[in-house]
Amino acid sequence: MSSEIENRLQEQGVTLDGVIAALRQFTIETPSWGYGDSGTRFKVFHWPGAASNLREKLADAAQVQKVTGICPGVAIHIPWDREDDWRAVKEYAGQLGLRIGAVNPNLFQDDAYRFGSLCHFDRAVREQAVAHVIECIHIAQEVGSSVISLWLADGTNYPGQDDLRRRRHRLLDSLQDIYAALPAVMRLQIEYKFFEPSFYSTDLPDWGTSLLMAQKLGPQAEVLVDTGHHPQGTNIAQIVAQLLDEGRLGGFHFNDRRYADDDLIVGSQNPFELFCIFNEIVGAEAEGNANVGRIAYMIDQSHNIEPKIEAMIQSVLNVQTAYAKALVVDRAALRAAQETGDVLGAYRVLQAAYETDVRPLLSEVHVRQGCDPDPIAAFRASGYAERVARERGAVTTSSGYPGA
Ligand code: RM4
Ligand code: MN
Ligand code: MN
Repeated sequence: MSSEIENRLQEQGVTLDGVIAALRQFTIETPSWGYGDSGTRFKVFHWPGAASNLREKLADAAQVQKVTGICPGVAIHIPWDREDDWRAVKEYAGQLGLRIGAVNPNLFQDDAYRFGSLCHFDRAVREQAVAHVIECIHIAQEVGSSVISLWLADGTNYPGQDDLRRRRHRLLDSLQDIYAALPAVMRLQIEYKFFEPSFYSTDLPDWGTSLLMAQKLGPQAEVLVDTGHHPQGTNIAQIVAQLLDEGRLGGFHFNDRRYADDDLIVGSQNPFELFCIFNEIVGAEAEGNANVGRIAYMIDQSHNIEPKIEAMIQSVLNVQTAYAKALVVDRAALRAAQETGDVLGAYRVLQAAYETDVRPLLSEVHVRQGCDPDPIAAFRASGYAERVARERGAVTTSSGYPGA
């Protein structure tokens, strides 16, 4: 174990075992759609051996869990992952050491949704959309999941195309119908995105709109922060701080971006931003914030040119790295600097944590999880990717992703 970290923690009166325990407790859900072929609107490249049905996606997710030990949950997307026998799916996942995580309804791929789903001017379309989400609630019950994560493609392309306040009222009505169908243990996580596929207006464009909806609905409704869904320059860490303070941070869809909703590997473009997000979470938890323990950490990425499983392992490690660095922030020193107006002293406390080499710490965590100290090397050495490329052969069925 690196003495740099031990010394640093000792000075802060924090035990190494406490940090390791926090890292071992942390779990992150991987998305079924990250294992199948996906890509951009220009081209979906087929990856040899990419999963083409839910069972293959779960088998691949089990490899990520095997080498990281912190990914037992897999989010599913309906209808991409539709199956007839959900109890059998639950059982199969269990045999692989997995469980089904968030259920993602699809409110954007039906011809009926040209002018929206939950916000559509036609009541019949709104009813169809609500019925689909309620079907997802039933699926979640059958597979033992407690999270519905909702993203809408609803919006308008031209000024005047629809009445913005009426759309808002329809949205709230539809969400209320959905909320009424939620069992007591289930949470509705409302995702926002500032643009795309509509460009003049988006019905859930930002965290404020999602929060207002959640507050109107009730305590089981929360905000889902997809890190790729903000305009350039947005301070996501501050959004996280506000939502934690309001007790409405449902979870994350992690991915990274440079320009739009790029869905690149989380932490690959702006690892410091990811660290700042975790710094807010760890800081809030240190003060007893009750929301922190409920956060659903999820990855939402669509890999185009990357090997799917390895990309997922890399993503998990990038998140774990950001969390580990946030855990070694000297909170007392940070507070002291903040409350004496020591601007650069406070910044340097964060900088010192961010620059700490946490790799030895993470290797130790992997070993204590019963995993190889180097998950990527372990996966590469397993020969799994080559085996499925051989065995699964050419894809005959689609992963469900548009264009795949
Ligand atoms: C959206 C959003 C949703 C995802 C769809 C496919 O941009 O991130 O979470 O389900 O893409
Ligand atoms: Mn998302
Ligand atoms: Mn997205």
